Amino acid sequence: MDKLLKSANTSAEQIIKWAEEHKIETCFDRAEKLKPCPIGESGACCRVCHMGPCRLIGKNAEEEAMGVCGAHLSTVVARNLVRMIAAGTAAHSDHARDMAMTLLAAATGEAKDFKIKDVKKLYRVAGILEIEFEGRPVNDVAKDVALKFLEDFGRQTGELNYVKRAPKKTQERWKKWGITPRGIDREVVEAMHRTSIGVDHEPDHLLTHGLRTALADGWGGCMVSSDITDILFGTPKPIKAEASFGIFKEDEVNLIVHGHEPTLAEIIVDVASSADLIEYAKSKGAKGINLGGMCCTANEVLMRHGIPTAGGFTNQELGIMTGLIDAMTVDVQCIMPAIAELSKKFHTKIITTSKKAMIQGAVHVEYDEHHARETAEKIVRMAIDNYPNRTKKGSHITDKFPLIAGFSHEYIEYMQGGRWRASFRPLNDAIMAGRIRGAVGLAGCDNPRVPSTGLHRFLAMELIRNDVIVLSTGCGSAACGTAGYLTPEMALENAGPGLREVCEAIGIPPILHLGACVDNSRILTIAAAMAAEGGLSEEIGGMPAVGIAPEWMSEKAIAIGCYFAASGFPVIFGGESPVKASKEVTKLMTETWFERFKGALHFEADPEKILVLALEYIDKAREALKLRKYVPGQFGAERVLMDMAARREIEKTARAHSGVGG
Ligand code: XCC
Ligand code: SF4
Repeated sequence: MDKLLKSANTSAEQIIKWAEEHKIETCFDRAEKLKPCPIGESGACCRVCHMGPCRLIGKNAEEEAMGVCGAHLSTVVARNLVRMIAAGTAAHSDHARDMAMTLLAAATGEAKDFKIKDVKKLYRVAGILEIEFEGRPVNDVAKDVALKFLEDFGRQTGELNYVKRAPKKTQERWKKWGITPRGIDREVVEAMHRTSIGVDHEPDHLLTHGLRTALADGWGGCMVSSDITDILFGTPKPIKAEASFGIFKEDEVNLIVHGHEPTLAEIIVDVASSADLIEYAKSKGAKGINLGGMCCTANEVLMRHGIPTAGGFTNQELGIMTGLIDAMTVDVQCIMPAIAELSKKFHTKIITTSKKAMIQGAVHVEYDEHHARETAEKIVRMAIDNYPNRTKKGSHITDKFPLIAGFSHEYIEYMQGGRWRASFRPLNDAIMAGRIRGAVGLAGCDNPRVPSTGLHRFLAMELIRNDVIVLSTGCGSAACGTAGYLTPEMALENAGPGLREVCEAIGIPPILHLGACVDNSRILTIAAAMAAEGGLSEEIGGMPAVGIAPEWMSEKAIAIGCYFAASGFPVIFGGESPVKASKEVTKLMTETWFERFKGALHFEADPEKILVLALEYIDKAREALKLRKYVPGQFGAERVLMDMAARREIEKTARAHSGVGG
C-alpha cells in the first residue's frame, strides 16, 4: 500500500488531484491540517463537567493523574468509550425506531405508500416473536410485530425480544456477567447517566454496562432495523450492480441518495422510474434519470434493487466534484456537513430530508412517511430541474466495477441446499475440514487519515488468499465494490484453493456483501445458525471468526465492535486506540473480555499486524475446537462439494422457485 496516496481508489485519487489543482479543499486536506489532539485521541481528556476539561497526562498518569473531582485515568478512559458506545447505539437504534414506526403506519394503512413486501419474512419474524400469524390478515400480523418491536425501546425490565436468537451458551454468559440488555433506550440512558460527573467510577463496571448497551444495539437496534427493512422492502438475494464514480451519467439526471435510512430512498427508486418523470427529464434535455447511492442508503437500495453505488464515506465530496450530481439527498449519519458548502462551487443541490438533521446551506425537503411519494416526486423533480444548470466544471471520471451484492442470512442458508434443506451444513463442513480456514466480518468506515479504502482492500485480498471467507458490510463493502472485489470471478483469481473450491461449488463470491452497517446483525444471526448447526462451537464465542474494522471513524463502529465482542467475536479495529491512555482499560477490553465472552476489542494501526492477529485468532479457535489443522494449499484438486451444487440444480429444475423472500 502506498502511504503517500490519499486514497487507494485510483479514480478517487484522480479527483483529489483535480481538487488540489483547483484549490478546493476536501476531508483529505483537512485531515492533514488538523492533527488529532493526542490527549483526546487516547481517551485521556475528560469533559463531562465544567470543573474540567481535565487532561490526565504525564509520565505516571495511569497511577497518579487525577481530574479535579479525583477521577483516575482508567475511569476517564472507560467513560469516554462507554459514551461512544451509547452514541453509536442511539444512532442505529433511533433509525430502527423509525423503521418500526413505518412498519406500524404501513400496517394500519396510515402510510399508504408502504406495503408489506416480504410476507414470508414477516411470518418468520412473527414466529420468532411468538406472534400468531397463521390465518390472520397480513397487516394485523405486521401491526403486532411493529408493536412488539417498539416495546424493545421502552422496556424497563426483562430482556430484549431478540436475546433469545443468540445461542443458549452465549445467553448464559450474558446472564452470568449481567449484560443481557433490557430496553434499548434504557441502556443508552443509563450509559449516559453512569458516565456523568460523580456516578460510576470503576472501569470494569463501566465497561460492563458499555457491553450491555452495545448488545442492545446489535440484538436490538441493528437486528430490528434489518428485519423490518426486509419485511417492508424484501429480503435481499443476489443482485448485480456497479460501483465507483463511473456510475454517474453524462447525459442523464444524476440523483444520489446518501445517508442511512432506506424508506424515502425506496420510494425514490420507484418514482424515478415512472414514465411521467422520465418524460419530464427528457423535456429538460436529459436522456433519463440515473439513480445512485452513497454510504449505507446506497447499500440498502443496492441490496434490493441493484442501484449502483458511488462508494463510501470518503467519496461524498469527491462525487460532487465530478460535477455530475444534479441532486443529492441526505438523511442521517455520516453526512459531512462540508458537502453543503462544496456543492455551491458546482451546480449540485444538497437536500436534507430528515426531521432530525439539517445542514446550513442545504435545501430542506422534509420527509414524513405519510407523504412519502409526494416528497420523493418533489425531490426527483428538483434534480431534473437542476440538470440544465450543469456546467462543464468537474473532474469527470468514467471507471466503474461490476459487483454482486444481496447476501442475506436467508439467502446464504438457501444457497447451501435449496428451499427444502436450507442449512449451514456445507459451510460448517468446509470450515471443519479446513477448506475454509475461518470467517471475517470486514466492516466499518473508510477514513481519510489512511490511504482511504486501502486497508479494506489489503485485508480483503489477503484474507481470501488465506482461505478466509469475508462477510462485508457498510463502507467496507463499498471499499471492496469500488475495487472490483465483489464478483465471483474474484474467487477464481485470488482466493486460496480451498475457499475457491467451496465458492465454486456453492456458487458464491469469496467476499459476500451483506448490506448496510445495521446489517452487521446478519453476521450475528449467521453465527448463531452456524453454532446451532453443530460441529463448530456451540456458542458464537470460540468460532474461527473475527471482526475487523480497519478504517473505522464513527461512534457507531465502536458500538458494533463492542456488540461483536460481547457476542463472542475477537474484534480488531485499525487506527490509534481511543483507550490507549489506560493499560487497565486496554487489558479489560482484550484479556478480561476474552475470558468472559471469548470476544475482545483490539486496536491496531498496522494492517499487516491486523492480518496476523486475525489469522492467529482463527487458528487458535480451530485448535481449541479440535478441527482439522488448516494447511495452505491442501485443497483445490478435489471436487467433493460439487454434489451440493448438483443437488441444488436438480431441485431447481424440480421445482421452479421464486427465490428467497418472495
Ligand atoms: Fe458511516 Fe454506514 Fe462508517 Fe460508512 S461504515 S462511514 S458508519 S456509512 Ni457503517
Ligand atoms: Fe475533570 Fe472530574 Fe469533571 Fe471529568 S468529571 S471534567 S475529571 S472534574
